[in-house]
Amino acid sequence: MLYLQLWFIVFFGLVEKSMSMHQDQFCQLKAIQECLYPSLGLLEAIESGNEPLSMKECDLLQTSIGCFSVPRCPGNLLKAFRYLVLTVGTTLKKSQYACPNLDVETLGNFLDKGYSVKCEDNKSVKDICDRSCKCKNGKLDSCYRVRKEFTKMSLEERTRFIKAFKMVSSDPRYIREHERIGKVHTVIPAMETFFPWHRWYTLELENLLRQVDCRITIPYWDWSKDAEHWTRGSEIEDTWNEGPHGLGGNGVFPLGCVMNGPFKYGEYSLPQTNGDCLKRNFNYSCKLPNAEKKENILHEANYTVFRNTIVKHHHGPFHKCVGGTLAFYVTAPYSPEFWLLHSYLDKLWVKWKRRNEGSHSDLRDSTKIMVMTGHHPWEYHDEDHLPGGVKISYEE
Ligand SMILES: [Cu+2]
Repeated sequence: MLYLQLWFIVFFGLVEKSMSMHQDQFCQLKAIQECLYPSLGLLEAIESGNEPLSMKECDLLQTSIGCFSVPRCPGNLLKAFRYLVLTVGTTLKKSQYACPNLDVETLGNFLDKGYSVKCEDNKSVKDICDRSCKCKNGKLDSCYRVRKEFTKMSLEERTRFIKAFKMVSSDPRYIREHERIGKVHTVIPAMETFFPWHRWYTLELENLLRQVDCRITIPYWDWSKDAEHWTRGSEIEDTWNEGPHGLGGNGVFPLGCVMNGPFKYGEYSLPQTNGDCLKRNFNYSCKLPNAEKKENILHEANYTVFRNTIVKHHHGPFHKCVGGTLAFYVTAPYSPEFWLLHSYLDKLWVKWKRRNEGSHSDLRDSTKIMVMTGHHPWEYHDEDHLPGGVKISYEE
């Protein structure tokens, strides 16, 4: 018990200190709620006796491991928190009982490898989660999750993403969190928050996928370069290829179910339905904006015009031209292409901001909370300064 009390002192000392140091108090509160309280409760449960953990406690532990492998808690708090999970993990390892659904492998990885990767200063290094980091004073610093273009990724990386995507929608360890994420899209965010809202949203799924394998990021598909043949699936690198590394092709008459690839009827069904299949209904006469159109919109100096054009002439058409599950906002997030699309639009926003520095202050000043998120738009404005110390970058 003394041990627990000590933890409380250490933690809340840190929390208080970091509260006054950072402006991002929302994130910190979230970190405490999501990561700290469950873990402290767990530690108490483990210390109090040798009774097997209840399923609820197992769930809490799984969540904790998620917090732990996903760097969404900030600075000092995160460090202290990781230490706590290590302690919980060690205690668990020592005890004879275990949670049947617990992702022990992930826990084991962290217990064994830890975080202290040594490196040479000023060099770029990959951490164990494949983040791209700078080396400062012999330690990893400033680590970015790198999102890659789907058709340029290795087949292995593509398969890894697809497998995890399917897993979070069906595995009991992830299904509840996955359902929560899916339900978010039953409300359409305000037009002004289109970019930050969807950035928050892609991160929600990315965080979940990284609990399956922390090397995963949401790929983007720059379909502007494939605009002349966007429905093609015959080449191995094509997005709609039917191999284990592809999303499969168009839906098939009469129901429109996808009948090949990893998401085919019988192998993948939409959560929150009675086992509905993934549907597509390619409109072959659709013309998606090509590379030239993409370049043009990136040169638009006015943020509102840029945003409205992207939403109306790039985002909307893709949803409609692919059709099926993606065409209806309630089901859209259950199609993998939804995420490739929004990751792509997020990349365009990053590119646009670089070219038009200073002309997008409307989002920074907003005091409103974005619908369903609990966050302000400005919290998701800078891709290299996101809540929880998360940084994302896009590989060309
Ligand atoms: Cu969309």
